[in-house]
Amino acid sequence: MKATATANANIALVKYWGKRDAALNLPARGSFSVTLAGLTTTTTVALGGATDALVLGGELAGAEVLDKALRVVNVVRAAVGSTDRVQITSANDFPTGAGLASSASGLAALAVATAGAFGWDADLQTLSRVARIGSGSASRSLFGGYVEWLAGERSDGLDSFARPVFPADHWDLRVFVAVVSPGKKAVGSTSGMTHTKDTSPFHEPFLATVDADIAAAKRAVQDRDFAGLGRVAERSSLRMHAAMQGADPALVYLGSDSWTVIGLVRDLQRQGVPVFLTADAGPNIKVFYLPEAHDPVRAALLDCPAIRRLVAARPGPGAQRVA
Ligand code: 2P0
Repeated sequence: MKATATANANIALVKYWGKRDAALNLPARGSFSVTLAGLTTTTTVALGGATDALVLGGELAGAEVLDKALRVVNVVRAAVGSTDRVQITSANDFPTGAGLASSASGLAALAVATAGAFGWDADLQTLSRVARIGSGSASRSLFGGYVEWLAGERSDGLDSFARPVFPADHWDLRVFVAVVSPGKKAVGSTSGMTHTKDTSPFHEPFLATVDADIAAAKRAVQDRDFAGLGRVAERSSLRMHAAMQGADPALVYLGSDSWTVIGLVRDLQRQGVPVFLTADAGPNIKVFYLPEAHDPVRAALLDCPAIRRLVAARPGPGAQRVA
């Protein structure tokens, strides 16, 4: 009747930006990500009450956030044939809405906690599909380490779920999230993707690069080829931003502080420091590096006035039920 689950954020190394079906969150192409330790959502679902309710970070959530959560809850309710209402409490240990993919960890934790509360014995692949219906990137946070989300071909979405490719301990990559703006982003991912698809002449060309980039990224991770992975991850992210910026009106998530950090990473690369960057639907820059480069990367980022906060992370576990 009550269950608690945790899930971690993930960062895409090859980006998802476009849907073939918005109602079921079926992506136009696959994507490839790493699940992180240290960027965690903890969610409790209890059955009962007169109406469904969600308390997020101590505050009652509005209709839009609740509706997203109920997409997941309704799938579970239908699967077990229940009409019970749910009381959801959820908290992140990192800032929401700033390109740190809180919806990924949030809806992954929710899928596991809801299944637990309703006593639904679903496997991780099924829960990945259910989390996907809440938010696409959440499908990937079910699994730890290096993860691929399959686009699938079916219109019912039964073949679109994530699967683990390499475990977290396969390769000890490190990442700093360089927070330049902790505020909520102006345009959410869902509407941003639709707008890009509808108006950007660069969207189809971006999508055409994704399959080959996923194959190249998987090879680079398998071989622990840092320079190779960096090349793929940077081009995937910056081509995604090119597609967004080609929308009409343009969708611009990167600001002047973002570009300052991008320039800093470029300088470090020129000095031979093993480091690469990626950026999502927000202004913050994620800086990946090898453990031996920790001191110079940290010093350079701490010294940068554009950065307000550094959040350190590394590959970590998938979603799990904790109570
Ligand atoms: C990703 N992003 O692959 C891409 C890169 C942001 C930029 O997945 O509409 O919250 O709920 O499926 O998953 C963020 O979008 O969007 C995202 P919906 P989601 O990580």
